[in-house]
Amino acid sequence: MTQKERYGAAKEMYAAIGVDTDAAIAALKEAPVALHCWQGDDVTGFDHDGPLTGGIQTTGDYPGKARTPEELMKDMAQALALMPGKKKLNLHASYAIFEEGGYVDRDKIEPKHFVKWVEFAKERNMGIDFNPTFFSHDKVKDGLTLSSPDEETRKFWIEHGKACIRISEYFAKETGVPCVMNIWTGDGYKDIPADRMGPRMRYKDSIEQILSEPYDKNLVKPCVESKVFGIGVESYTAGSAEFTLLFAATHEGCLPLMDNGHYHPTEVVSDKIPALLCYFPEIALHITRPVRWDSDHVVLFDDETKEMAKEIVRNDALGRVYMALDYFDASINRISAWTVGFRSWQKALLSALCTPNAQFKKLQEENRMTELMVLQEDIKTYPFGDIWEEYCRQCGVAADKRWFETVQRYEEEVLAKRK
Ligand code: RNT
Ligand code: ZN
Repeated sequence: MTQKERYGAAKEMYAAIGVDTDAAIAALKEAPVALHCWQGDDVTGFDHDGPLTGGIQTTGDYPGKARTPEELMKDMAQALALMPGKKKLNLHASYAIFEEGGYVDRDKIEPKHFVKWVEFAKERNMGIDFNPTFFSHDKVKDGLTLSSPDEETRKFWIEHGKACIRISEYFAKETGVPCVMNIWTGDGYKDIPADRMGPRMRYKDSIEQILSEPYDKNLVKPCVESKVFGIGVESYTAGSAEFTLLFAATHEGCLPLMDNGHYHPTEVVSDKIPALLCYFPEIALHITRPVRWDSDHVVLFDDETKEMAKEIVRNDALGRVYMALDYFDASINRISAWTVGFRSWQKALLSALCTPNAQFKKLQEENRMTELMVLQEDIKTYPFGDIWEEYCRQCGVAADKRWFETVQRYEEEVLAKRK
């Protein structure tokens, strides 16, 4: 059978259970997913020489890490060319690009330090998301930034946040796409604190001050990301789940951002998505793969990933959820890491779009749970691969592992030469 015939046959099978695969493919093409620049250089950035801090860590020393803006953009362009679907660029403030002698500290960064990134995004028709960088910097005092009791420290980081709001608005204006600006800090304590509320009150005040910077709410979408613990920050985080969720709930225009690596191991973000959607007009996600802890492994087409995609799709929320990838694996080829993760999330979304969601909901409402189980299991062996193949064909990328040959060639010709 040709690819066309295979797709035709699969399409018919899906149509028989009420799924329009052409419509599914068309819907996925319109749903932007943000690709994080930091997989390409192990979250190093360009504005400092120090180590990665903030309780996060990359492990591995696979050769070929990008060392300059040019290398990172080249690598990212290569990865983007292997992915189907609509993309957005996700940047951290630490990826500011300074001209010779033009370095400024993070409280003073400006749109001009991101002009090259804007060009990169515009050439590829991508919007840009942004993240202030509250880690890997000598002004992180005793592990604290926005919640620091040291007023000078706190002020510095508030100014950084405000500078990032201005840059976010610049991104939105330049690209014509709203910019999601995510606030995450690694603030916390290794051991049992004597005061859990004080740092949170300061954190709250700091975010309020950042958000007091004037900006267009249609262009900049600020959000707050929680975390349960970090390396060296095992006992307490200022930005806990309750803290950030309640902050977003009580501050008009601020979105909650859930990273599925940031919860206790038996908690699942797939179940949290529909809870949030009951209250927030819009929410944001960091999609990752935690292995035993917030390890940020490459996203795969696994059960929880599929479940998260299902919750977005079957609640008709593709237009309400800002989806971004967030992981960093330094132990494998980084172009491949980017590509596998992005493609996996695309598969999860497409698979959710090829599910007879309305019919399944009806079965649940009629309490026909036996039948629901049978049908939910049945669809698992439907010829989804043929739909994926058609989607990739329409997007002009390989549907199967052939994309990896390009990565291997790129590794030989480009990455291996970086010593
Ligand atoms: C850390 C958070 C945060 C970072 C990025 C680099 O645990 O997930 O989102 O991964 O900002
Ligand atoms: Zn995250």
